Amino acid sequence: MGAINPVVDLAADGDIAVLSVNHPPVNALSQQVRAGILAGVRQAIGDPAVRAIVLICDGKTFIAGADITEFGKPLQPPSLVEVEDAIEGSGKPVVAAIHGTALGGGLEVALCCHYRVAVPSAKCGLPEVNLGLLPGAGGTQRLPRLVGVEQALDMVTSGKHVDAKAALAAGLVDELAPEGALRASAIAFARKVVAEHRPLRRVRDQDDKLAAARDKPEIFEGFRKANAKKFRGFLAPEYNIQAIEAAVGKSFDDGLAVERKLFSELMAGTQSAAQRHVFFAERAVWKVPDVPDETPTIPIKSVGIIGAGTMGGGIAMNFANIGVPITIVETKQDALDRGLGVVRKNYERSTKSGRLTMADVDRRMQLFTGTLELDKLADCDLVIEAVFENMDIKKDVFGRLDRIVKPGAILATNTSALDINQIATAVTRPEAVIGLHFFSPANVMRLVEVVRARSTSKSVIATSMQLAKKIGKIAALVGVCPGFVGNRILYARSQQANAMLMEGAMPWDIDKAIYDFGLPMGPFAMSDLAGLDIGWIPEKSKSSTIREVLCEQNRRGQKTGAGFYDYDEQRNAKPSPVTEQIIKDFAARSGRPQRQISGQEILERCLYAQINEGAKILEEKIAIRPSDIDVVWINGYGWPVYRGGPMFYADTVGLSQVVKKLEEYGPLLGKDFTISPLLRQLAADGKRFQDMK
Ligand code: 3H9
Repeated sequence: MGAINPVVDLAADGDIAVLSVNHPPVNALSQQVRAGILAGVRQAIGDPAVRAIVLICDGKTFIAGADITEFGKPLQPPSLVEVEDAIEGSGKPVVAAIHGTALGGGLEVALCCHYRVAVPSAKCGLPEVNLGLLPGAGGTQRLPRLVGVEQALDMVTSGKHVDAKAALAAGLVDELAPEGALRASAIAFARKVVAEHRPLRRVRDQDDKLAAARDKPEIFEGFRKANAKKFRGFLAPEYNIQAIEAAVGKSFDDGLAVERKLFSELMAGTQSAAQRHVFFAERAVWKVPDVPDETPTIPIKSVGIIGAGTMGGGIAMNFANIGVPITIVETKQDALDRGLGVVRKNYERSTKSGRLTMADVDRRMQLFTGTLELDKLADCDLVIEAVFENMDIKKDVFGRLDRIVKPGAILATNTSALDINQIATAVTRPEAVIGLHFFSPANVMRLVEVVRARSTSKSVIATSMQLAKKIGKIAALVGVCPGFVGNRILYARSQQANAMLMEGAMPWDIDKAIYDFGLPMGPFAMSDLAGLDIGWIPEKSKSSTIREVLCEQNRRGQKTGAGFYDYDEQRNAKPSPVTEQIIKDFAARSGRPQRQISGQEILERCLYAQINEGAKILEEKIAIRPSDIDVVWINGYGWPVYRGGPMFYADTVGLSQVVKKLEEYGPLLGKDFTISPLLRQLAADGKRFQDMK
């Protein structure tokens, strides 16, 4: 007994062998872990003094899955299945002792143990679907045998983590151990199994829960139908369903073979590569090269918000959710009342779904102080301004804040369009000024662009990133430029979409191409949703753009029942003959030749223009790394995860192909359109965005 290898240890507790894994950060099943467990199990089985084996992990979690960094590389033996077979085939009982998260391959290993003990805070899940995969080490075959088909379908297609109590109820876990006493409890449990001569419970041999679903194809069809919208475009959910169908319809070994085949297909495909890229991108995005982890941060115990409109109220909710008190300032009492009323309504809506109780709502609302006086923000640690997008107003607000708010506080703006360097000139402490660009609705959307201005201090950046994480957002640090990262790239797409309207495409043609690519909606449907009259001033409207004419005809989007589209009572969109005529009139006046524009051209022009803008953003160092741009577009604009974000997508197309096409479209792209030198260089060198260091 003793160290098996640097990451696995075998110890004796009387006649129980304790096999422990210590491979930070998450005890992933790297080659050494697999080899260590296999050797440890074999040694314990061969040791006559051992009556049972406990598998446990050091650190913050049980095994959290296969080692994702090994994916795409040749497998170094032993395989996970070999390890599992040794455990499941052991003639001595093996007990998994679970804390933290038993995920993916980690749960699959636990499912090969004969019993499972967990602390109440533990969670179990098969989240492979989020990596574009399915559990490839028996999970799709064993899980439904324990928890039944319905729950298994739900778990593998959502990747949801189930807490220990629910796992116990479902039969996934056999016993709960007191928090902090897992090792002793698991050993005692193992001893009990031995003393009571309990059978070796092999999940693979259980059938009653599967039998209940046999000859009921409607379970699967119903599940597919109910989730069609959620699964649109993704391969992995359907493959997961098929693997569970195989569990029900075939023998264990044949089901396992189906699982393996489906797993290999997914692993070799682009979707999983994209989703794995996103997994790492969403972790890399937090890292700021010149702002190290040890950068001092400012404790944020109270937040001030200026503006109780949709944005201000939504932003405030994020802080109330984590128990931080908010002072919210408006200029008029009725606007303040209205704003707070909307916040309450939003919270009350969550009580209907059971996410909050009325007591939770009251507790959150008690954290709000509404006021008409800016002076009340004096003691706030962070103030976020969410007023009208107008430079003069913003500078005035910041000048006043500078005089009012205590030294050391962060002064943030939620602007989506204005130059934050210019806003910072209104204060005597520009190092305190930063952009916190939330996306609407700010209580729902995950993305925050943290905008670093010229003088922003590292401590203000570190605090903002940390705070974004605390409120459950994903933050990308970006630099100052018109539109920052997200909207600047959106604008590049809009220019192409609008240009194509003048060449013969209709809004619905363009929207369809973008929707079919996997985004939730195209640019024109999105404009209708947001409202066409954002920034439109009736007195200044001169029928000079399609948008102006639509607004003048009171076609201001979904809210008026008409915009680019016509809407029925249920807000279903229909192509509009009125819009079509307006566009045709404009096109005729522009003198541009009309033609049929293919879906492929629509996609290439929209997406490649976005990619090109992304490359410029990298050239200008507005984004730290290409994958940050992917994170922004996935979390802020609904870019399909299975396509990895615009920059990853560009890599899959091939950068030389992107450049070639942009060159072919040439003048159609607009007179000011230029191809990014960085994009050209990477293409010429045969490189990808992912190769940039
Ligand atoms: C699988 O199991 C396939 C099998 O079915 C079949 C095989 C044949 N591998 O998230 P965090 C890194 S697929 C390698 O910030 P947290 C992560 O990159 C796998 N590395 O911590 C990060 O590194 P860095 C199924 C991994 O406390 C660091 O650990 N399992 C892995 O917020 C900390 O991560 C999953 O999909 C991994 N599997 O959350 C689980 N996991 O510090 C994926 C993490 O350099 N993992 N890292 O940026 C998670 O969901 C979370 O990491 C977890 C901890 C909940 C465990």
